[in-house]
Amino acid sequence: MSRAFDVSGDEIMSKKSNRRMKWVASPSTIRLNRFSYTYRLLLLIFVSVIVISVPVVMYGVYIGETQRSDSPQGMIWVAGDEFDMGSNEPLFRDAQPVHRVVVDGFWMDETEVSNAQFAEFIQATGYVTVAERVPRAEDYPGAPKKNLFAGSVVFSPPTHAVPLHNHFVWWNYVRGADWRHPEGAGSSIDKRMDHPVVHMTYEDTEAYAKWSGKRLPTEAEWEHAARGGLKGKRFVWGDTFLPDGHIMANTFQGHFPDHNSVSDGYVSTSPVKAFPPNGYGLYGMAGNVWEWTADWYRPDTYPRRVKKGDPIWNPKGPKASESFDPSEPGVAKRVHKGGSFLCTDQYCARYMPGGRGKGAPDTGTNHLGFRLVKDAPRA
Ligand SMILES: [Ca+2]
Ligand SMILES: [Ca+2]
Repeated sequence: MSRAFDVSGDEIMSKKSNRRMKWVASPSTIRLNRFSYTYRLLLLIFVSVIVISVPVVMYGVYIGETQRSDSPQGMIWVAGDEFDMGSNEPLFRDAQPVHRVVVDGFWMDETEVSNAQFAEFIQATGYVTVAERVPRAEDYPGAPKKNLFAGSVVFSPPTHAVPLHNHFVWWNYVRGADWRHPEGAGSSIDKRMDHPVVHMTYEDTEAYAKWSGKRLPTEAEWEHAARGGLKGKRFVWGDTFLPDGHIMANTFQGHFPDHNSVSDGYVSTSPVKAFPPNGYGLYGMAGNVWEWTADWYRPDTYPRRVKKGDPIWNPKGPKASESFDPSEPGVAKRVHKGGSFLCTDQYCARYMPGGRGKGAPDTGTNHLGFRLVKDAPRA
């Protein structure tokens, strides 16, 4: 091969330039010719390396964008991308207008944080969750002293149909409810270690995040991940709620809130991998438990955002002081995403990726959990 190249090269040299033909006769040209031979050999090696390595490197970049070999255990790489954020569902007025958003890549927990994972954190740190602490009177001015006991908010369905405008009818602050006792004192997670941890306040999620070296996702990151690579679909798996009759998520069936027909097999939480993952391999991005995001809530976040022109890069939501919920003015709230085992097509329906929920940072419930993300090291 090298001989053929040499011959060919020589021929090209000799045919291209009479002047170079003359150089061949001089002693200096002999050195030049030798240099030229070496040079061409090196050039051949260089070109060969480039020709072989470029596709390899390109393939490596491609692989890196879709499945990184350095992913932390239990996390999935979600490649950065531009996507349509929000929803045109008529009921989701706070999720409009749909607008273009770009997020950088990140790792995300494959599932909602489970009771088993949270138990590891508690064992390692001795952390006491907010629901397990007796509320301080100064944090709840005006609250009767008899109401200042450790507990959390639990779904307590009425036995008969009720109007859906007053959610206080089916939510109760229950003594002794916390992550170990999802329905209050006497309940247990012994047989639910693979279910998502619940009764998480935002402070609890931050403590876990600090311990695990991760962080809460932004609302945009969460929604991009939930869409799993699909473009503008109603659900994280497509446009049909029951594709070929298959149940794809833990939601509520029957008549909300008084009669749960439990056709998906779970009256409350389910194991974190009970239903199929989305296109990125993430489980529970629709239903099971709502998940905290880092963004503060406003119903008009999107209209305010699009005034600045799109696409919007890595949006982080409004400031804490700007947070506003018209249904509970004066209480700053953060965005929840994904819906829960209490979402039904009659009420909520926010298991759709464009749907938005919200909650006060100090308030956990038995249908609210979280998962975390992690940034890749900068190159
Ligand atoms: Ca269910
Ligand atoms: Ca979920």
